[in-house]
Amino acid sequence: MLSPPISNLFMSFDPLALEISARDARGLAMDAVAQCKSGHLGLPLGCAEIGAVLFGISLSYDPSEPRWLNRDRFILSAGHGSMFLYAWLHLAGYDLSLDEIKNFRQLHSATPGHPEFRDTPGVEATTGPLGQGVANAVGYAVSSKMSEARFNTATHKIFDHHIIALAGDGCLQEGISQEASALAGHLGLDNLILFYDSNNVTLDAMAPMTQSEDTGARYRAYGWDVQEIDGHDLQEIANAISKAKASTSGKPQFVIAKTLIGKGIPEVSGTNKAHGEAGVKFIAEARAALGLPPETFFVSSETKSYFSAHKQGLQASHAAWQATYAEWRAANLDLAAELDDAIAGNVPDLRKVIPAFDPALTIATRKAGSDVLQPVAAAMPLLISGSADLHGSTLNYIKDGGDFTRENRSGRNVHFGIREHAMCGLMNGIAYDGIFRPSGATFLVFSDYGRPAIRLAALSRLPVVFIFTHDSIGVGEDGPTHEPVETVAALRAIPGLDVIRPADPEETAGAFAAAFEKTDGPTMLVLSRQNVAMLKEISVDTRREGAFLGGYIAHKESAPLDLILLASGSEVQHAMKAAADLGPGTRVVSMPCFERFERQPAAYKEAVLPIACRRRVSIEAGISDPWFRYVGLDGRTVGVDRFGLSAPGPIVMAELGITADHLAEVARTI
Ligand SMILES: Cc1ncc(C[n+]2csc(CCOP(=O)(O)OP(=O)(O)O)c2C)c(N)n1
Repeated sequence: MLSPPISNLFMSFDPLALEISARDARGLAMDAVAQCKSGHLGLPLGCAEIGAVLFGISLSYDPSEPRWLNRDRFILSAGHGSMFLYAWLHLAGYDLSLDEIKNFRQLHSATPGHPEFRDTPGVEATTGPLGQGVANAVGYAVSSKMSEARFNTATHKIFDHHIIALAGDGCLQEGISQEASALAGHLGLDNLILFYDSNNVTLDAMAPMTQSEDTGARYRAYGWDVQEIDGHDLQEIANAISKAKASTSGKPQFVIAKTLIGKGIPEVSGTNKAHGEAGVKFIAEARAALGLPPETFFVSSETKSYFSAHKQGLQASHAAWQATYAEWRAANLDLAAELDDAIAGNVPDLRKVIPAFDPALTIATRKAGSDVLQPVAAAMPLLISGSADLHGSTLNYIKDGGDFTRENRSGRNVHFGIREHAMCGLMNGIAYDGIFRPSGATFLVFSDYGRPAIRLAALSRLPVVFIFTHDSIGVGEDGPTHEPVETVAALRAIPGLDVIRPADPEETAGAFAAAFEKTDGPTMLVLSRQNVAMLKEISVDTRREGAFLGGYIAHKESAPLDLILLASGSEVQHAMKAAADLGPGTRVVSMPCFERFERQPAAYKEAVLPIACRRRVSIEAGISDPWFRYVGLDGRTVGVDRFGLSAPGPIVMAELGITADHLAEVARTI
């Protein structure tokens, strides 16, 4: 009879129970992959002992409250090994039934092919695109440091957890992990432990086919502490985690765990054949050799009793924390309310806190954004704003927010360095944590450097706000390398991402309010480098509300409607001007956000864009493609269907036909 640990929770060590649970986890992975005839066996088999130590001893969590505020966050960056995570979540007692394990990769199961945030209790991040999870973990570590600084008090420590991630060769080869790891070292994120499943195997081949670097030396050079262990030795794994958790070096912790991929299926283990599902044909013998009975999806009574006792211990530890938390709440009513609001996603009515602009102003929407951000940040104390070394141009610096550094964990401005991909991945990590509201900035054209993470923000419905500036050929002198043309269209193609390209300062105010009030998905704010006209002829409320609606009538015809001009951003001013030349039957529709407009009721859309009016012309300083949806077969577009030019912005605009005169000329042809 095993005597599972209850007290002294993170010190107890029961190798026999852990070995049996590792065996059972291997069995679940084999059976699930065999049943659905797809998936990856290599990591769940190769990392079974790591899983046993993490979930059986070292991680602090409560399976019955997966979002417990002070849990350790575990991120499986190598998301292809999803059965590792599902098996351990099941064994640990999360609300993930054996039936869900049997439904691995099936329609609407809680066990999708790769881990998806929101689908499965205990899954902290959507992973699978390799490397992303490492950046997410660094984001979580930033969020935790900020939480400690903002919420812990001298008498009550409510945040002191760790972030533990598991990554393989693939994750560590990807650029995003290198950006994120360098930043983690620079920032001294000593609450972060990254396990490297070092098995010498990738997908196509043995790892030496594509890598020969000394990864440990690389991490040391980033400013991490590095340990190397046998990833199958339970004691070594447990010691490495204890040492990493107890470290006082001020550095993030890298644990190289040497493992045998596919351990348990001798025919494939240690080779790249173990990576996917090729080992399935050998599992009958493998299961028997491991001591598993013929019954599939078997969980031994030893494992059940170990984890049920362990769960009690974990819950006792959670309850002890809860007592401190209750005291903290009673002693810090304002902080508690702030934290509650953050977790509930409560956001004040931001339009009310943003003062109206001086109508005489002529400024760029990036500058307007800077002015808007200040009162928004004051109203949302947990809003943070970062930039990829471009705060001076993107202008999204929170003026009295301080900088987030090693020394100042309360700083609200994060300096990501020239690491756009990591910036986006880190923001996702911060958003997964759900306490702070991350926003970050760079030039719009470099959104391509962060696109895989932007896509995941949308897929995971994370409330991240991207404040991307220098939005068109209006950039001018820097030339075509810095002038987005296809970029806005490409971003509009991402489902669930609101792309808002405001026309003037008041639309910008509405756009920021809409972005930060949205809690179920990301928003891309697309702002101009160059000045734009203040659209004084439209009321402040209409422009602000227009950004929320996504599209609205900016100028109403004064005779029967016979032409609609559609525009976004800096081109709305041209549409307004052209309308004055094109006669009283001309309407101008400002379309700052297609996605928001599409979410409006059909009657509203019909009122703005009556189907009967088929004479329509769009203007936007970018490729025409997205506008065909609105101009239809009878309409025309004015766009930039080529790369830009290097010259002063107004000259480039004129040369490429983005003018009121050209718009009017095109309108007259239909
Ligand atoms: C960005 C990205 N590129 C490619 C893939 C496809 N892929 C999945 S796993 C894998 C190999 C990963 O090797 P490693 O991390 O060593 O995992 P192991 O073979 O040890 O399971 C590849 C190329 C992916 N999921 N994400």
